[in-house]
Amino acid sequence: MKIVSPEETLFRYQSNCNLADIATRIRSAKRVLVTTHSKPDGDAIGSVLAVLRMCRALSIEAEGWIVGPFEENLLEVVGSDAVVRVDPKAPHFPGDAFDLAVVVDTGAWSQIELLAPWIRARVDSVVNLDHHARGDAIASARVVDVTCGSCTALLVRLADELQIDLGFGANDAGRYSLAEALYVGLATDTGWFRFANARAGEFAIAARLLTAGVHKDEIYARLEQCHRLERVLLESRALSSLRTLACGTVALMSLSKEDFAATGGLPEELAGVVNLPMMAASLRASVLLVEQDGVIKVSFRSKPAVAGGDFLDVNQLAATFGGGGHVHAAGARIKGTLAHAAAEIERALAQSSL
Ligand SMILES: [Mn+2]
Repeated sequence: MKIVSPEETLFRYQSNCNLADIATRIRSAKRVLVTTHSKPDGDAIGSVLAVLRMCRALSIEAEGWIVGPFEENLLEVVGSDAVVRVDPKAPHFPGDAFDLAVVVDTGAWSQIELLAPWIRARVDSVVNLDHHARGDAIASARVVDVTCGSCTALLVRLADELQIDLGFGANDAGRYSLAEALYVGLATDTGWFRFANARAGEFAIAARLLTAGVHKDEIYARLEQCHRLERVLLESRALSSLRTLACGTVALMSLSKEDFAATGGLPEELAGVVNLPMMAASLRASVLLVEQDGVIKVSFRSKPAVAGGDFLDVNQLAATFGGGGHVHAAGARIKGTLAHAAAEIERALAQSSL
């Protein structure tokens, strides 16, 4: 018989304290480690940089630990910040010099992979700030707000709590401010304010960040219009692979190892590719399968419901494969070949409401 502790049975991934408590923990720290999910996206990097810049504003020593590959364009937003990049193939670990760890934009053991043992050994000195619906007890103190369009939208409230000016840290050209880091997370997680999670609150935050000096056009150009041609070629491969499922309402695309070899494109250059088919009116959702060593990485996106119509809850769909995310954007991993993963997706869709 497996003995389950009361804590395990009752665990709900929700806030167990408020931002004032988190602010107190940060203020009383001497050396802070900030980390996020591996293969970080714009919100993950923006969130790490935002916490680093808040620490700097408070004269607290802090280091950001980033694991795995990410879009090189995102380096554009790293200024003089102390960021340690960890290569999962030759990992190194943080050591004992930190008295607080802040985990942002995830709360799932499976997403912090490499640093999980280090975090697990000091859960009492870990705080977690997230906007995802699913996660684990990786921290003693946790604020989870799924109504935030990005993790940085939550961090704006932390900056307010800490009474830090959003324009803090800007250089002479107005770059690398706290506001810029917060904006990068907000803009990328909302698809540059096009997705359903860009609501009045997100626009209100954006207005504050622009007022604090964010150069939005420059940020957009640096993040979205500085890609390598190889990425565009990879996109064309993904689109050529497109077929539809669920009576023509769901796009399924796949990229094999050969596609990467032939184009020179990289897995970390795939941000946004899953959204490309959404321009077709007949499609309600899109799925991208990417072949990586022995495992298929699956990205799910869905359009919000129009005029009382139906929509596909991809968070639920991803959960059937042990993954998760948000209602309209989620991810999972399926073991085996691309063909096997495609068949599994087809089977799961047949059982869903769409
Ligand atoms: Mn996020």
